[in-house]
Amino acid sequence: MAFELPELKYAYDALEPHIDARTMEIHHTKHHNTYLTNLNNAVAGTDLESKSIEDILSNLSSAPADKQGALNFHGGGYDNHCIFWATMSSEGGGEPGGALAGAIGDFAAFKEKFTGAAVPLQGSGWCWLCTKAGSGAVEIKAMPNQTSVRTEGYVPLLGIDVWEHAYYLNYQNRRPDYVAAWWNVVNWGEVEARFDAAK
Ligand code: MN3
Repeated sequence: MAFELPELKYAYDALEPHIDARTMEIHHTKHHNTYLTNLNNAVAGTDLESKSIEDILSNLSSAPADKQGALNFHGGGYDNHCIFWATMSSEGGGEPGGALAGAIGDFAAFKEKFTGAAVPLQGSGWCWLCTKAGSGAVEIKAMPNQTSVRTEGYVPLLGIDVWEHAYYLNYQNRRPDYVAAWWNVVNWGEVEARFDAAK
């Protein structure tokens, strides 16, 4: 069964003024859709067609050697963006609660450390809050391009896309402003649920 583009649970303009509607629409219907198309092309005709994206990325080294590069990039891109949309909300912002709050500890210090990993990331990539399943602990990881933290044994909880396509229309070169604004749309309830499911 082919992978599909997820519907957003909010309108393209719902995250304004932090993320503008035009950026959201292009990001979802063009960028994400291209990763999806190339992922489906990569798995077509192989036994990967019956596997979940989590399974494929977590076991990338067992995929056919000539598919691994495409799966890492387009499969990672497909999965990363699915998580990105799900962990943002027009009702977002604030601070986490529940077990996640305990794992994160001092929120101001965490926010500063995460921002400090996302803003200077060279070229294109993502910054993630992630966990190792069953550990109950969280880590911050900056990843290049579309490489998923799943390829290193982590479960992604929350990620910010710092490719220029994620912010250039509204913020141009001002990545720090985009990252600062993104905190206002983080859907902590969803991130907490992902952590609870993994711990
Ligand atoms: Mn993107």
